[in-house]
Amino acid sequence: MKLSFRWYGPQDSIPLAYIAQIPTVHGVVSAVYDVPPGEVWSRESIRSLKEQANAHGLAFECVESVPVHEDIKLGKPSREKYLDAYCENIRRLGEQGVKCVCYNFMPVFDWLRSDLHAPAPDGSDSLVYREEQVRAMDPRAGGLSLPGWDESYTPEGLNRLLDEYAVMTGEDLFRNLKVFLDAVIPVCEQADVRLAIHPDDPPWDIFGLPRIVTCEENLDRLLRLHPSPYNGLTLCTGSLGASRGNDVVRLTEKYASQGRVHFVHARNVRLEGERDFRETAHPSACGSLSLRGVLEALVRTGFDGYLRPDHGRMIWGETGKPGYGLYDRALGATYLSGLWEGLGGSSPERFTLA
Ligand code: DNO
Repeated sequence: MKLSFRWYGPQDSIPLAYIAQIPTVHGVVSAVYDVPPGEVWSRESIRSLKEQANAHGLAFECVESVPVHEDIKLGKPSREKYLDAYCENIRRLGEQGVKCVCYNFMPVFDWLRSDLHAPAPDGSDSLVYREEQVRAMDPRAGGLSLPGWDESYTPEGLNRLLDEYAVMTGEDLFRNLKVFLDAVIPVCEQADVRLAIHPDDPPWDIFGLPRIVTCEENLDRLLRLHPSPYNGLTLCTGSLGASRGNDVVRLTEKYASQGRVHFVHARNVRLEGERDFRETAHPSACGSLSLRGVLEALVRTGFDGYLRPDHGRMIWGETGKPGYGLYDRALGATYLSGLWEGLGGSSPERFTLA
């Protein structure tokens, strides 16, 4: 297992020097953030991320995310050029030693919450999703944003896009995902870069937009779309676990034993209603998910991919990107590496400069 930590590049208020002090951390998960989706990342930008990480004794082998252009998800003729650009990014990342690329196939919006600072009785705050509040949100009004979202839409562009999706079904998305995988997976195999799709967060349709990476049946189906082991998953416990129908421990065991889990996002959620949840601290005792069960499954299946603590609460007066402060994620990292050690996992891999 390679313990990793998300870093939003040189703009991140959390310096690499702090991340490097988290016990047993192997590397950072990052991306080139100043290029619009669908464009090729410059070799210099990729190399610079790697050099900055390496200079702090950290690996840069896992990218989150290379975004998929909406024309690919919509299946428009213009997707060809965006597929070419995607393949070129995979090649360039492979050249710099990247082994795993995370992406998602959610139409227009990435992850979604209704409250980014919901206070808890202990004085911390965290991210919350309440279906009733989401129903009251108007995506066409703009102004919604979360870390990692594509910020490049104009209000007209956003409305046009939502109109284009209005006629799309989950079946259309599956068809377009297959075209994407057929184009990109052969390049991944050559470049030795594993592709790891992130589940939809939350794992159900929002704003009338279809979402397909939601449940076991659909995960099975997307893995079958391309049988290569390079077509794999980012097993995000909190995203899948937000749906009561998903038994996250069993799904981890199942897909990890098939060698299809390349990246794990570990976090906990407390389910508070059918479609209402609050993000909590990582330990099993704090939420509805057994992180112990998840790590047990990973230890049992000999998982050797990347694992990172996912969103943290805001604690100790910290402010910053919602879900991506330092303190609670660092507590999460130590909890996870402690669990790993206690469960008899092989010693966490450490990065050394070749
Ligand atoms: C949220 C993240 C997501 C994730 C993308 C992957 O915190 O887990 O934004 O990075 O969906 O493409």
